[in-house]
Amino acid sequence: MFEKVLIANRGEIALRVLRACRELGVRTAVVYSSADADSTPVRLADEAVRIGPAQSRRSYLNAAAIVEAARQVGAQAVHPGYGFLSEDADFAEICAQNGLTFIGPPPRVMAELADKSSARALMRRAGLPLPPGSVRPVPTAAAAVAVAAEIGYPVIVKAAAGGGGRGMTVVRTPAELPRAYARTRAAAQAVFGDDRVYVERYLTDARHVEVQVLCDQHGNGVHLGTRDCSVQRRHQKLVEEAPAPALSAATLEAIAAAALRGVLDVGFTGAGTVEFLVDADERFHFLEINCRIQVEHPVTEMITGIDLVHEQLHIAAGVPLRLRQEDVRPHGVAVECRVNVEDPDRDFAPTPGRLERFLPPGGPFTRVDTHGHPGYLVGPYYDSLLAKVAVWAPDRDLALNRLERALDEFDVAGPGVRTTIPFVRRVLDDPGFRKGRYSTGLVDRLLAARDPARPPAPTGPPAGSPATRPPDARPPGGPPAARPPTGEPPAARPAGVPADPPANRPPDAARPGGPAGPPDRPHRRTR
Ligand code: MV4
Repeated sequence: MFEKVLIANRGEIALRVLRACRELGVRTAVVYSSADADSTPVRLADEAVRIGPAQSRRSYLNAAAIVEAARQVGAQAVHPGYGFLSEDADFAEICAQNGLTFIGPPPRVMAELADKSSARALMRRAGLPLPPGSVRPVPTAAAAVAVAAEIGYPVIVKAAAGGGGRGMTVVRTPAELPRAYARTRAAAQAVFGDDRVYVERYLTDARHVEVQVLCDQHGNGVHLGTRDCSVQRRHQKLVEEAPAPALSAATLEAIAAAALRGVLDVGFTGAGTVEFLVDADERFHFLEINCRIQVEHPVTEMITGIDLVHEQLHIAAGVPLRLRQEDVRPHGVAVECRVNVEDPDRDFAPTPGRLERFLPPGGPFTRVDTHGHPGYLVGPYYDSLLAKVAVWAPDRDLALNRLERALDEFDVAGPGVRTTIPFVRRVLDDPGFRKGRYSTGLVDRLLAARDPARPPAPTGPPAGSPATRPPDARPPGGPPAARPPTGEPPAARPAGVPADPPANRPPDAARPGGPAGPPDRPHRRTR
């Protein structure tokens, strides 16, 4: 096992990785930006190295600064977490050139899977079913129209370099296609520096089901079952559960087996996720592969009892998997929701501010992954995940009751601060969701039912306006989920403080962070 690992991330995932390292006797160093100097991971790590200013391009995305930090502290390996550089094959290559183990798949495999068009071709070769469409990039608008005529509408034009929902356009009629094709290519060139696109049949109201896999460096692999991540808004997941509900055992097994076959076929190593869409007839279609630990990994940990970050560390250190497939026995149901510091009533705009109160839930089979604390300043620089609340129960109904109970306990409040808790409660209250019958259309349906014609968002109060207890921070046994009218004006985003540009926004990442917290004196442990 490694003696020392550098954690190249922030927020809750930095803390998650730090804890895994501690449990395995691995010393920890964490990098941080100026915005995170007083953060919990910095306080808890054995060592911490400041790598740049708040802006992620100059800190958490700065490969040279991270490699230099690893050299300074004498780390042997780098754990990238999720988002930021976690799926950057060039960064993995730079680590290797500097004698550092990148905790993830080989750079070549990352590059092949990061190209969605190449991933599609590889998975087809491995025998996985794909949505109908082109395997190679489509070179012209006329070729796109021809592909669409063959597979039927609606279609979706996807950037080969995209992923996680970035760089996609749905097209419902042939007349729209040439312009949508041109627009998607131009956007892909601007955002990814790669204008290749491909065309697929758009599967409406399908379920987003993903499979967790673990593969070692000796050709062994296991799958850890499925998760349903259909509850998404603009490709940001809000609720995730394991296993995927309302699918036959045969379908679940077939999807998991296909996923494992696919990753073993391409020489994948580490922890990965294979995404599928599952249609109403339980036919499944490969979408893409994620080469990182994912935000929603706790639900898989809760149903399998397997620590995925421990496994990542062992695999990267070259240790053969000790798990055989028959040792993976998923049990019960786990459901997670994300608590983002955003206002669901203002198009999920970030609501940075100081947390005057922060009291996360507890209780049986209830796990909270967070870097938050009372006094924590949620800054505007990173995306807005503050906490993940995950629960386990023997069956799905009890798990959902338990999650509602946990969310009722969660007390988060500060001037201008809102969270996604009220919206998640509406999801949990939805009759279709309760029955496990839901799809990728659920969130839009809930939002449309809420306000058929959304008025423009009003502007908020000046910074520092008095705090009132928001409706998403109820005491146990408080009022019901629906947001009561409070008369409280929504908060404004601080003027003149831009969020990171979209290109810097990690697909799956999160994390707020702020210039200052309470007077937490950073201290260094010696172990
Ligand atoms: C699709 C799709 C339907 N048809 N591809 C979104 C994330 C990325 N991994 C792939 N995604 C999708 N690809 C085809 N051919 C539906 C999604 C999708 C989705 C679409 C709209 C609203 C919510 C969604 C949630 C998950 C996946």
